[in-house]
Formats: sequence, structure tokens, C-alpha cells
Amino acid sequence: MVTKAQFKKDYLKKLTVKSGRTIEEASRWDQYHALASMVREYASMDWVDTNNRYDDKACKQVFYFSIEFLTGKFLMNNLINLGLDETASEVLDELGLDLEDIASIEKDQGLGNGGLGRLAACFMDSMAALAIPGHGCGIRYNYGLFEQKIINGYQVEFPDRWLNNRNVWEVKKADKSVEVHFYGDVKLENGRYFLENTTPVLAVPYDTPVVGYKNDTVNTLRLWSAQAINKEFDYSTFSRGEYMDAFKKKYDVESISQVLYPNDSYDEGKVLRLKQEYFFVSAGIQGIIRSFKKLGKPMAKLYDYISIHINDTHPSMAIPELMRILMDEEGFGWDESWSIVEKTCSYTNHTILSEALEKWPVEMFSKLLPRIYMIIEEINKRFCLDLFEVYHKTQEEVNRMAVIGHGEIRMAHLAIIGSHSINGVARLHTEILKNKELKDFYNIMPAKFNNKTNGITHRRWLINSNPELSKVITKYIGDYWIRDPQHLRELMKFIDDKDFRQEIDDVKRKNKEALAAYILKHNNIVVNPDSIFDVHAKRLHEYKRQTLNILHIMYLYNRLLKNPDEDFVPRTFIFAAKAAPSYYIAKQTIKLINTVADLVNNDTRIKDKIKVVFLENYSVSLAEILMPAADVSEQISTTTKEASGTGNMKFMMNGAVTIATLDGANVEIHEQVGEDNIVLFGLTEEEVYELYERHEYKTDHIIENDPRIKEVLDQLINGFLGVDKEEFQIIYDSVVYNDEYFVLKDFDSYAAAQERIGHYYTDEDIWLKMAITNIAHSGVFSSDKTIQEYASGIWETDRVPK
Ligand code: 26Q
Repeated sequence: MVTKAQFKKDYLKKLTVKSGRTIEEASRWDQYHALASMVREYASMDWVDTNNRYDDKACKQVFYFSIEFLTGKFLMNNLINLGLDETASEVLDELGLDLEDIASIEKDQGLGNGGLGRLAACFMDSMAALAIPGHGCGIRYNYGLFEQKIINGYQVEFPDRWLNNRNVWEVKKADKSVEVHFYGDVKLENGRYFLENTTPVLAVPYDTPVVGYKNDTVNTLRLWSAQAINKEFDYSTFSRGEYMDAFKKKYDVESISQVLYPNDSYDEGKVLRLKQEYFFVSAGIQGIIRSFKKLGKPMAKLYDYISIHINDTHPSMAIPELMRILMDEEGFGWDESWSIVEKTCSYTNHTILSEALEKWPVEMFSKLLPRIYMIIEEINKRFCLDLFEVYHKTQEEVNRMAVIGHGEIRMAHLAIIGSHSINGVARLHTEILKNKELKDFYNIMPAKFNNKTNGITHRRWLINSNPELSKVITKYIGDYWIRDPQHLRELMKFIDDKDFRQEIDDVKRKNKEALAAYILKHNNIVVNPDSIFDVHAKRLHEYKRQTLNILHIMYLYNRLLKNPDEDFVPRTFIFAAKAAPSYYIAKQTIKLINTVADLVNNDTRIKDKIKVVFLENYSVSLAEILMPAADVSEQISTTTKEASGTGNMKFMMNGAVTIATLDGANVEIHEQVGEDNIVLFGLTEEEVYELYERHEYKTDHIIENDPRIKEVLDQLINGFLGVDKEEFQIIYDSVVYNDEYFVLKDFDSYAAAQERIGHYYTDEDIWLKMAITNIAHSGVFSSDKTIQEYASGIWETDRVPK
């Protein structure tokens, strides 16, 4: 362990070397850069050791393939995990610097859209904490998810230049680069296929250390960057007048890792997206095979040493790519290759939304990846044959289950067939996969299906983001909960302890004040920390029903206008959400929230009883401020639509009470905290399916019979909101004529649930009990537990501690 004196000495030296300035002259960036570089160097010792340890023991290693890793900032988490946070804070203090201030200058690594990417980041943290040999494999996008600004109430997207100031954490490993080949012609020679006339792209890996919690273990997150191959950029062509062409080629090739796609569901077959997927999958698999060969173990037993995890279908080409390498490069036959692949690969499904399922047009795919396409065709042929001969399926069933159909490749089917394990991300979600969405597959291969309920890392989402709460917890139950967050349950012993309750209350109050200050600074809105902080933070999607929330706020406003003296618990409704740039109705929902906010916040008649705040640029860092300050967590998706949700767990861990439908992991949260400590509303799973199946759901009845609903709907289109009458027509039409997500059907139930929230909140005893019960039962949602389940149930990997 580094002593304070050593730390100080190292820091002062680093600052001078890196910036060439004295501590007085150094800018905040210099101060950050020196500190971060130093922390990375501290981690580097263990990094090398860890890799040697894994190699020496020839233990099984996991490679988590994900097209997104939404890691956020690293400095504070690395300091905490290295056990150096207090040392750093004290040393900087002595130097007249502020650690929090310095840490805030780091740019978020925002290489993901939302839940799926953040889950991958939490999993990286947990694997390292548990000393499970597990590494990430993804893309080093030059631009992460766009930066959102709100201009005149509208979302406007700006590029996320996260690499501008260079990334301290990564190490470029140029010698580990591999070539990835696109296009070309498939040739056969001596019984082996190979490609000719391809367009090669150089994949250059950048490694980031993933520091385990005080365990001397450092795993690797490897992100690949696309580079033109030098010979492509051939100077001799210049003289032949192809100067501009050479640049175009380079630009074209490098576009592969230029930018993250900003939508979190599949829209249409974009060739660049397909290139991204094959690019990182092929590079990753080649890298794995290359280092596996150095181990000197038999390739036929690959699955004893390597586990490849496919995070949603985006990396599912790992299956045909591994087939290609085993057959074309290693000389295995089909059957043996297939058996190796299936034992090596496992797949997680994150959605049942059919529009999010990836399907690639055969025409485009086969041109870009001719050999991979051939292999997929063969996989499909053999699978269909099996369906007829082994499972006696009808032609219709076979058509439904085939990998290729209607001129498209169905990536989910490929992932299912080529993996030994398929898991959903919450119990309800897995049940829906088994009994509805993937029923055909479940029937013939039930043993492959299993559930792994998502989790979150308490090191980022509690210890780092809510240090005050962590302190109170440790004061009462000791610090064992940090190793095993299930021990948070011991807090229940203190649920009636007055002092404990007071301290929990004080922490929340402080966090709310901090958020209030943030809101004042960024939105210039004064909010009351005594009001209920009701937070709805997640991607903007119709199924997540931000619309239900804002329509209900409009109703509360109407109620107060009619009766300004009503005994009303003051509320601050806080939204944070990015919408996919091409998702018009989602963007209009942002405009609606901001329009209502303007109207409500400036109406003195309601005496500040309601405030509405839209915080721009939702990100990991903003979430770290929001979660600790929330009283109410909005988890109000249309039942069956949210696979799990993970924000729900973060809020709960920070003592917010959830208002929820019984969807995704809310079901398990309900089970943990019990009826009295969650506020449920809305349609059940059965009711939702019945409504879909009967095709009879109409909204006219609801509108006629509920004047609250009628009034807010009219206000959307009658000029009441002070904008063009046409502005929100699309939202009006979608809920009135095509209420796919049952916004109106659930309105009454939601309003009643909100009413209950108001009652509970006014009774401090009740509220604090609810908050504490939530914190105390959040431990089961630690991603450490989830990862242990993946390790024993899917990967068959052991811990390899020092
Ligand atoms: C696919 C093809 C082309 C372009 C984009 C995409 C794409 C990108 C991102 C499709 C889906 C995503 C992200 C999905 C996602 O975040 N799903 C969420 O995963 C969480 C972790 O399991 C769950 O908690 C959420 O319920 C689920 O919505």
C-alpha cells in the first residue's frame, strides 16, 4: 500500500514531469492529468501480475463481447478500488487542492446508449472485484453518445468529443493489432476456404485497466480502433492522380470506429453498423485465438479455457467467425468446430421488443461478409434439417425458426443456436422469453434457457456516488457490507432507531440540497428541498412512458389551478433522458416536458407547489448526482416491455421509493421490500397480453369517462400550452388513436399511486421506514451476485485471487 508521504512525493513529481509547471502554475487539467496518470501507473503493477497469474494457472477466462461499454469516469472508482481515495483526498488537501473538484474535470467515457452498455460496465467492475478472469471486448468509438443540449425546449445533438484531451486510462497495444477483412471472393483450395481481393482494415487494440476492489486484481477492457492499413494508403498512387482517392479510402475505413450509433433499438439495415459488429468481433476472436495458441493447449479444448459471452445479438457473429477460424485456419471439420463453438459461446437477450431484434438483409450481408454468410447458410441448412428430422417440426414451424427467412438473417436465432446458454435479464423477462417470444426454441432446447437478473455495482452506485450514506451505513453495521452488500439487510435492525433514522434523513436532505444547487446552476430554477424529488431518468422511449408522467403532472397543475389552497404535498418532478435523434415522437416528448415546465414553474398561482425540471445531457455522471437525491423513483414502463431496468436498482440502493408497474426487475424489487415499501400500479402481465390478443382496446371510453384525462388531452392541442396547436398533435394522436403502451388505460391507477406517495411522504415515520427498507434490501441487486451466477451457471469460471 502506498503511504501518504510516498503518494505526495509521486504526485508532485508527476505534476512537474507531465505539465512542466509548478503546482501553483498548474491548471486543473494538469492536476487531473498528473493524478490520473499516477493512478494508472499504480494499477499497472497489478495489471501485469494479474495477466501472468491467469496465464500461469491456465485458468478459464471470460471475454465479454459488447458493442457498448458505458463506463463513465474512472478516477474516483480506481482510487476507491485501489484503497487510495482517502490518501489522495488528504494529500491534495494538504496541497491546497480539492479531489472532488479535480475528479470532476474528467470526461465521461460514454460509449453506450443506456442500460445494456452500463450493465457491461458494472459487470467489468464486479468481475475484477471477485477476481474472476474476465475481460471486455468492444469498440473504441472516437465519438460516444451525443451530447444533448436543450435549446428552446428541443433536444439538439452535439458531438461527444471525449477523446479531445486524450485518454489517460488507455494503453495502445499496436503490436497486438490484427487485420479484419471485408468483401472479397471466397475461394476453395485443398479443401479449405479462403478469401481473395478483400478490403482489409487494421484493428488496433487500446487496453484500459479494470481495477478490482482492494484485491490486487486488474482485468482488461480491450476496445478496438479501425485504422487504414499502410499499403492501402499507397503514395505511389498519388503520382497517378489518385491522391484524393487514397484519402477517401483511408477515411472510409476509419469511419468504422468513428461514432456510436445513438439509437437503442435496431432500426434499419445500416451497412456501417454491420461493419462495426464484424469489426470488433473478428478482431476480438483473432486476438483470443492468438493468445490461446501461446498457452500451448489443444484447440479442441478451447472451451475449457475460454468463454465468449455475447451481450445481445450485436456480437453474435462471434459464432460464424469462430467457425471460420476453426475450419479455414485451424483445419477442423464442421461437426467438431460446431461443438467447440457451442460450448464456448453464451448469449444474453435484453429485449422482447420486436423492433429491436436485429435482422440483416441477405443481399447486403453476403456482399460485405461472403465467407461468414456461407457459414451462416450452412448453420441454417443443418438446423432446419434437424428441425424436420429430429424434432419433427412442420414446414411452417421451420420457417418461423430458421436463421434465414424473408431475405433476412435473424441474429437472435443465430445466437440461440450457436450458444450453450441463453439468459434473460430478470425473472419475468426470462419467463416471457420461454413462454412467448422464444417459445419455439425453448421447447426444443429447454436446458439452454436460464435467468440472470441484472445487477449494479454498489462501489460506483453507493460508495462512490453517495459517500455520506455509506458512512452512516458503516457506522451502524460495520463495513462488511462493502465486501458483501447482502449484509445491508442488517440495517433492518435499526429501522426503529431514532438516531439512525435521523441520520438517514439528514443524508438525503443534504443530497437533495446538492441537487437543488445543480438545478439552480444549470436550469436556473429554484426548487424546494422539502418537496418530493420525483425522478424519471432513463432513455426516452414510448414504452418507458415519460408521457404518462407528464400528462399526470398536467393534471396536478389543473387541479391546483382550480383549488390553489388544496393541501398539496409540494413536488419537484425531475426528468433526464436522451432521445434517439431520429425518434421524432420521443423528441417531441422532451419538448412537451420543457413546455409544461415553463408554464408550471412560472405560474405564481400555484405557489411553487409543483416544479418541473428537465436536466440536459443524462449521463453516468449525472446519474451519480440524481440517484442519491431522489425520493421517488419512476419505473413506469408498460408491463412486459422493460426487460429488467437497472436504474430502478440504483435508486433503491440510495433510499428512493419506487413507483412501479410489475415489469422487469421491479417484480423482484417488490418481492424483496414487500407490499408496503413500493408503490405499485397499472396493468398486470396477463392483462397486457389479453388486451393485445383481443385487439379491442380503444381509448374513447376512457376519455369520455375521465374528465381529468379529457382536459389534459385537450390542452395538448388547444393552445393552452402556449405553443403552436400542431406542436403536440403527434403525441395526442399516439395516445388517443394508437395507445399501444396503455398510457390512458393506466392513467387512473398511476394517479392513485401518486396520491398514495403524497400520503406516505407526509408521514415521516412511514417514509423513512420505506426508504430504509429499500436500502437494506438492495444488496441482492449487486452485480457481484449476478456475476457469481454467470460464473458458476454459464461460464464455469472460478475466482483466481492473488
Ligand atoms: C441495434 C442495432 C442497430 C443499432 C442499435 C442497436 C441497439 C443498440 C442498443 C439495440 C439495443 C440497444 C440497447 C438496449 C438496451 O439498453 N436494453 C436494456 O438493457 C438493460 C440491461 O439488460 C435492461 O435493464 C433494459 O430493460 C433494456 O431495455
